[in-house]
Amino acid sequence: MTERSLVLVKPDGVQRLLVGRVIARFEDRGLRLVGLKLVHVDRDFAERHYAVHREQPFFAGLVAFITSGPLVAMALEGPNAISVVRAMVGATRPWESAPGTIRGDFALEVGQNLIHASDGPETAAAELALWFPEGTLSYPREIDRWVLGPAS
Ligand code: D4T
Repeated sequence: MTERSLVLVKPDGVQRLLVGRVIARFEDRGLRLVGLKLVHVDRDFAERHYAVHREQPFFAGLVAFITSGPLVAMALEGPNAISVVRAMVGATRPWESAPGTIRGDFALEVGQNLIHASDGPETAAAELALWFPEGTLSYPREIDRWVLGPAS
């Protein structure tokens, strides 16, 4: 099933000059970029994004971190995009992230874990509406018949 996922390259990824390499991984996999922007979000916006974590002890630090500098927000589309992207991102705690995943290759600390990705269809819909209220794009790619098959 074709899905869309919201992915953030968090402020640590921007500061560490990893934006291009992270996007390249998703492009290499065949996922389609349907939204992309560099944004510096404020506290109110960050609290809405992380609302489910409001009661967690790490919430204040999480909001401070995500508002500490610009980040890159993107929308990615493809077959089973939500679980495909989560698998590529790796476990939340980087010491549990497998090598070959983005966190497993680039991160060491849970507080600086480089990337966010939607964890389910409802979350993805809510996050895409929050980060891309203007909507995302639809467009064909010449390579789609090779990546997605002849019926694409
Ligand atoms: P995000 O939401 O950033 O994609 O991360 P995950 O989906 O992989 O993990 P999560 O929702 O459980 O955690 C959200 C965010 O909080 C930070 N965090 C998490 C933290 O600083 N300390 C912690 O103990 C945990 C569990 C990291 C990611």
